[in-house]
Amino acid sequence: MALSLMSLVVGWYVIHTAIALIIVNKDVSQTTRGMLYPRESETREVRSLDGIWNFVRSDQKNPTQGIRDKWYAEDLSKNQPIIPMPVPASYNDITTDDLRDHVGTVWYDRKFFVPRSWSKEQQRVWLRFGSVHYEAYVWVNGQQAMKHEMGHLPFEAEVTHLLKYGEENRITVMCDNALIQTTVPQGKITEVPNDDGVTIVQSYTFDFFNYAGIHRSVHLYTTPKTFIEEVEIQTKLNDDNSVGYVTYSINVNGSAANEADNNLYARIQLYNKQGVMVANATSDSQLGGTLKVDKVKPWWPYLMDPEPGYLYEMEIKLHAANEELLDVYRLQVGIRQLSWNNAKFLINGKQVYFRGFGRHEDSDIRGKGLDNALMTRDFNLLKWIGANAYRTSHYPYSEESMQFADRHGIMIIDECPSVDTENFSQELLDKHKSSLEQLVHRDRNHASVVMWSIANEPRTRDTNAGTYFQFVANYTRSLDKTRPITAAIAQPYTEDKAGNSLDIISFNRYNAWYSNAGRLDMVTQRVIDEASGWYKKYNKPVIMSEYGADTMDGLHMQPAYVWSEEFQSEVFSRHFRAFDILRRKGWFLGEFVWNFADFKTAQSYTRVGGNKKGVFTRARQPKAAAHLLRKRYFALGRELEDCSFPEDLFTYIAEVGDSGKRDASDL
Ligand code: GCB
Repeated sequence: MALSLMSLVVGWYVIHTAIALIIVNKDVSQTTRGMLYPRESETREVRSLDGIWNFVRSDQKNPTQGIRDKWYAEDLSKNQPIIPMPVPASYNDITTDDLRDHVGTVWYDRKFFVPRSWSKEQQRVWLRFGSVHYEAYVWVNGQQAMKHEMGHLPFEAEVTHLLKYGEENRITVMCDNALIQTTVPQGKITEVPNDDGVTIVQSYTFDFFNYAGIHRSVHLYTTPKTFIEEVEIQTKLNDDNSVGYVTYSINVNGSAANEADNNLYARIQLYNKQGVMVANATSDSQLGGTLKVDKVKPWWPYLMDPEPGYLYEMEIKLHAANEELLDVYRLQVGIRQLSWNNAKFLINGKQVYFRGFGRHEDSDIRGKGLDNALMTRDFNLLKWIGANAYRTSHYPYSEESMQFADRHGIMIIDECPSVDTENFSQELLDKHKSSLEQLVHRDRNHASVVMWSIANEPRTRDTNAGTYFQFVANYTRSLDKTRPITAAIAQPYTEDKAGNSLDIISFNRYNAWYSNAGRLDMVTQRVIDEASGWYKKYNKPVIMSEYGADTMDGLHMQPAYVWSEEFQSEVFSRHFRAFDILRRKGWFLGEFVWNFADFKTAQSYTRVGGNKKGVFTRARQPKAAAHLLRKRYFALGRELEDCSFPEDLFTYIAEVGDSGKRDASDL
């Protein structure tokens, strides 16, 4: 009995093993609309639905029971024992039982009031999720409101007609964490015998825990009937960076927009940090135009300017032909210009050298749930260590963190959720493209986003990889031509088939760890050779997007031995030598340590409580190598960007000769 039920379950998560021999470049079936970050204004109200929700997990052997039995039709507590569950958070590490490893569907619900005042005729109400991993079905008062597949990306729907005004309402969410060969990222569901007969097992090749749940904030917000649905901006600077241009285009949704005689227009005003208006314009009839900003303050990365991350506030007022104010939305805008060629990457005409990290959204207890305290601490650490960039390995990070990156001048290589991409099928290609469409749509206005990463460690030597990545890269380019495209590749450059489609080559390699473990004498030359090999093959700029070594904080061994703090510092130092030689070649763009902090993974005998390649512990305290990296990142900042050293970069050791002088040679 158990066995046949199990087969049904595995059937539900159809295992796609067939690899299509021919893949074609189809249009993405559903493209994103709207989804501006919810902000209050004269015409909009925002309410958070974060807090403690009710939670039920489905029987793993019967994941569709809740749908069949219509659990959404009434309070979950009516039919099931419920437990409290925080939102936002991953559900996995909240309880003390085996919920951590649950595979399949779970249910959430909560009640909330909608004010009577929201029922005004001239208003619409929207329900928006920052992210639910992996697939979400949402009901409001028992009626289906929306469905969304793909973690780490927002989705929303209008719920005006589903709400009861001046009354209590219920929202129900079913979330499914199952990953199969045609999800992004991919996984496998199999049935495996266990002590009770048989169980279903979720496996995946990627190296981070498949945390699930309502990961980011849930908002209800109002807009006027006719409202600003989309804003897209692009910025550039004149040759001496004294004049900035902000080109904008606005999309409107609503009945007023469709009335032939109603020529809507927008008034745009740009304010500097002091609140002084520095530019303004009235849009053309297509709701587009360009603002000219004299004496502009460009957006610069951290340490490239004394005032990095400069943001203007763009105020958009939508008017009807009769001058009536319809809607107001405000956006933070950094004005900068990117350019690149086969050797360099420039921001505002100045060459950039990236020094940063691969990271994860991961922490104790809340898993991948948005946590403002953690996010703020992480940015403080990034600045403390002198980093100017990170890659959102291996999925889109929260919108709140993208806003932080804008404000702090941290450059982002923005990665879609495709990891270890393989078995290149038509269905996978369509979803992969959709993930990039959703990502570019969400993040295109962020000054901090300087590059798109279309995959991490895809199997680029496999059959079909060349065509597949050509389609993915060209599609991404069609969505945004202002940023270069990369992918972090770990296949040998001699066999790779994707590099042709990229603008910048990123490679991941673990010398002295996965290859030649412990051999510190086998790092420097290998890094130089591999980077040079990539450059020679493709004649494109090269980044080392991952290197590092697992390190148990507190484990000390001299001479350096794998897993010790000494070893991590030595591995870094051997890479630094290679990077300095590569920098002089002119086409090497930057170095990204793996990883910013320790993080949780699936259980395996190679992981002690998770991946320990962090420079910081999971509790965000520095390991010894953090102090070394800090000295390097600031030394690079001083050499390349003339930044000053923080007071505490050096520890006083002894008064020897003229050691009172502190310059880069002291390092
Ligand atoms: C990689 C992956 C990353 C892993 C890392 C490791 O190449 O891109 O996701 O965590 O190696 O530590 O094995």
